[in-house]
Amino acid sequence: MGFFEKIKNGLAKTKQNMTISMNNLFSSFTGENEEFFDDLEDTLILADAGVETTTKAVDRLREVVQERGLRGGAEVQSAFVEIMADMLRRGRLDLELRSIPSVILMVGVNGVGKTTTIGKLAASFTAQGKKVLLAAADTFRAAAAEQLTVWAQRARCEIVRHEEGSDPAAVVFDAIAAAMARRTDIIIVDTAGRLHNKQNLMNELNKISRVITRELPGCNVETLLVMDATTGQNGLFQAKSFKEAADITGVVLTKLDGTAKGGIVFAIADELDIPVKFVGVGEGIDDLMPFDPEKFAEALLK
Ligand SMILES: Nc1nc2c(ncn2[C@@H]2O[C@H](COP(=O)(O)OP(=O)(O)OP(=O)(O)O)[C@@H](O)[C@H]2O)c(=O)[nH]1
Ligand SMILES: [Mg+2]
Repeated sequence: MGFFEKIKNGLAKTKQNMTISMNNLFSSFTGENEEFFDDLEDTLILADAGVETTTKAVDRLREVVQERGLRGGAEVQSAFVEIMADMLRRGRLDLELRSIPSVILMVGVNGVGKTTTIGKLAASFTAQGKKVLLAAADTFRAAAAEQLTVWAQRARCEIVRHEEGSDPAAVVFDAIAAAMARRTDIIIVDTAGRLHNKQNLMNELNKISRVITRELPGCNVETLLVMDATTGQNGLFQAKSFKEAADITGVVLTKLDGTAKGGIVFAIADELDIPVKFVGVGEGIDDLMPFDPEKFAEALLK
């Protein structure tokens, strides 16, 4: 299955929840009906695109309709796909992993899907012939390292782990040493999810970052914030606090398949100003897709 089909399936619940189908909505466009714009706004807000983001997008559509003198529903629909796709284009969508090794730091509150996403990412890198090493820096629970070990086996990559309760930064230190000795391409770091308080979180992430910059000066680091799409606007609130604690380079939005709130993608890109780089559409090893703004907007709006 390609991106479009997987995303379409992933968005099934979101689309079911829309009271009116997008095609019907756009065919109701007759040029000057305010009701059309109101319905469009309501539908997007219902899909959790957020009031602010929705208002901005629909206002822009009004302008474009005027500027280009659009009359037909299909033209208006295409114009809106373009507007929404533009909102999703925030900086670099791919991962910048040129240095050997490069590092991916996975952060986010508990249960959002960090460990699962690491497994999926690792599998896709090893399939591309890259050498991957996982660092089990979630030392809060022994089960966390166990779970990551299972994923390392599935993805056929190596793992560095310590005892439960040990220092996460020490795990990262050892992982870097192992990666340099073995000429590993990519180190992926799992971190603990509990957001005890913002100060602790900041300290822990800073300590890990300091080890990385000291041991691998100038290396590429991607810090990916994992967000659970089912939490909708609530997740957005948590994300803002992570953005203050770490230099987030991208978002991975998981569980798109289990939510009626797929519109949250637009609010993330617009309100956080961070690119969504991947979406999770299931629990399987192949259920992670690199994000494509154009196709995503089309899958939701057509
Ligand atoms: N349906 C669906 N389930 C997912 C997806 N990603 C993760 N999950 C499930 O979400 C649950 C939590 O995933 P984990 O990877 O353990 O989450 P975590 O962020 O590592 O959690 P902590 O280590 O407790 O902080 C698991 O049951 C996963 O199978 C997804 O894209 N779709
Ligand atoms: Mg985990």
